[in-house]
Amino acid sequence: MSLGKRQHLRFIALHAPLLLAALSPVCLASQAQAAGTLAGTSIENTATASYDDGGTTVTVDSNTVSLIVDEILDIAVNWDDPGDVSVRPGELDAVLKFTVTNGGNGPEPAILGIDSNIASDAFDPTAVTMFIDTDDNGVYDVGTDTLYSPATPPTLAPDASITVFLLGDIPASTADGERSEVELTATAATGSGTPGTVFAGQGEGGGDAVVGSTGATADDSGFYAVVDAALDLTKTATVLDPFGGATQVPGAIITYRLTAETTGSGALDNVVITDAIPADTTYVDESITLDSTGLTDTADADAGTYDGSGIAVTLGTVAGGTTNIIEFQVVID
Ligand SMILES: [Ca+2]
Ligand SMILES: [Ca+2]
Ligand SMILES: [Ca+2]
Ligand SMILES: [Ca+2]
Repeated sequence: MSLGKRQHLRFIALHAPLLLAALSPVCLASQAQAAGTLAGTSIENTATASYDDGGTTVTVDSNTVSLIVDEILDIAVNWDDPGDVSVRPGELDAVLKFTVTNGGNGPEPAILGIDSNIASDAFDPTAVTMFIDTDDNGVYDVGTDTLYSPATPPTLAPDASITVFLLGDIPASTADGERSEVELTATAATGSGTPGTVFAGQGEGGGDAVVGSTGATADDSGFYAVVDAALDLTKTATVLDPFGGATQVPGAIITYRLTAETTGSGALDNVVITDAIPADTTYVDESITLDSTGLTDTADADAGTYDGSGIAVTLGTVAGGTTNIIEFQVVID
């Protein structure tokens, strides 16, 4: 049978044979796909009749029917991050990760689009761009992964998926807990619309392209969530005079209390609390405490130091929801 004689079923009148003895469907170059036989595959079929003519068996073949499998256009989009992507105010190129899948049975370019200005959320990222995961490692790599260009959309083989990264800048004005939705849309380049819509002759191998159940377009949303923290520092003083009272006379001991309250869902790094010893007072050696635990004046393993002019307590990384209380004492000269 000839593969060159490709015709469409609708142009062929199938002759009814005298006696249908055998049907032998042939699928050439077929391959199991989620969407079925590959578009452009030629399906050929010849029927045979046989009968007994005076003791001799005679067989008669029908003409061969050849038809090309049309191309289904289907596309899927999925946001792949396990949850909101944590970002900080002012962060640049915050990455959201999506998968775009060709659910059709032919190779198809995917036209990508972004909606980063959804109004139902707290903010919009700026300078949003799309990158294709060129090295297919699931991670955005600067300089390796390819900036998406509408002029050259990526072509996906049947059943194939690509990873698409959306990169957005987070406005500095955002606040802790604010979320932003960003939507990625992918559309079959050949066309989209109501399932069953036919684009005549535009399928792989010369058949038609037919819009599948997805409408040949799909979208999904990813989310940023701002994680930030802030520190509020308050200072109070209590006085104990030499007489057991609270008068602020020479010789009275002033106990300063610094309350560092860290708020927000994020954390602060490299937090250091410092306080200069005021004029007309003298620091009380080894009087620094952090959360009621004594610290040494020397620079050593603990968080406290006194350098002759002031105290410092190094808190390091402090998570939101933490309150640290530092106390130290001076004597009024
Ligand atoms: Ca195609
Ligand atoms: Ca928005
Ligand atoms: Ca990559
Ligand atoms: Ca120390």
